[in-house]
Amino acid sequence: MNIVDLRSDTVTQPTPEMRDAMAAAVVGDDVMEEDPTINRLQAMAAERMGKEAGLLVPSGTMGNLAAVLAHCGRGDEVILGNLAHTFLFEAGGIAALGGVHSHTLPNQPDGTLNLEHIHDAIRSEDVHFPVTRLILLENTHNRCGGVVLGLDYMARVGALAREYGLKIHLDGARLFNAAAALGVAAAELTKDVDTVTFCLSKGLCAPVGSVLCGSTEFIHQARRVRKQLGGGMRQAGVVAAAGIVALEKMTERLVEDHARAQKLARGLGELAGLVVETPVPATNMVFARLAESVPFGAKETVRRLAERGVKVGATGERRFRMVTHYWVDDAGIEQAVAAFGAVLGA
Ligand code: TLP
Repeated sequence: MNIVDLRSDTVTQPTPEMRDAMAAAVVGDDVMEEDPTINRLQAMAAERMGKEAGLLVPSGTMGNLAAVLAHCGRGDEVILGNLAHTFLFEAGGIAALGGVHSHTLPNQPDGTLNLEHIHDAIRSEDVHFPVTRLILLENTHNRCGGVVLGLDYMARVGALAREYGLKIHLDGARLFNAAAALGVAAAELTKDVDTVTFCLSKGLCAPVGSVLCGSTEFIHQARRVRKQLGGGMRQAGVVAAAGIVALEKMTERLVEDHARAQKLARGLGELAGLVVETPVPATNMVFARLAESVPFGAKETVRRLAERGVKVGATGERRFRMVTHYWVDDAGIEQAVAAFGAVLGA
């Protein structure tokens, strides 16, 4: 049976070209900054992000953590969304390891933080208050439906941050999806932020790795934090080699994943048992929930879909997330819609 894995784009396997590049990679000791393949990847990443320097980290989680720890000291405050991945799904690392205080604001349905809310959250000088240091944004925004924060919004937050002397870190795990959806270069979306993490290992299909980018001075500091976190790697050029293929070959094609997400949403939208929350997905994510008429929940639906070779993530008692990626083709989308139809009897 053909397996269609829509649980996440993190499940993507490296392409044959990546495996060849990994086998052939010239490597060195990266803690000594002597791995030529990593150095090349970091330079390419920095260029694509419009920043001075890049730092390969094992995961998006470590990229965001290293960034927050490099920007903030203990007791400093970061303003971020209540649905931000860093707030919800990074094991509270910024508090546990950095003593950084989260000031959460409600994410709007379009993934943004309201500018007035940000403005009001910025602390004045007072010995009672933590010091506001950082604003953290996410683009595309995962829990808000894979939505894209636009250029205009980024510019407005940038202006506000500059006015108050704050830094901005962007969790751009899927920044290339955002850029593809808008038809702009990724650097357009990062020009108003100080630092950005993007992932090689999601839609771009590399097996491991994210790159944190920023100024040379910032990356120097982040390199020390990465070491503290145990993320200083040695001959990791074998993974960087796949990352180079990811940057060279995989960013342009993300529009195909977006088109398939739309096809999936359309197909599921025709089934009586489902309410599609993202009828026209902005990027590669489709969120849907069970109609009230369905007598069983998301867990049971997931189990029954799996019997038909379709893997879907449950994100609530009656809610699902499906993420399209390189390894899901048109036939896979059709298989997924048919499986939902069979399971829901519609
Ligand atoms: N997200 C994963 C899960 O952790 C939920 C997924 O399947 O979507 N930022 C964003 C916006 C993310 O979606 C993720 C991963 C990360 C950071 C963390 O990346 P990794 O998994 O490399 O630590």
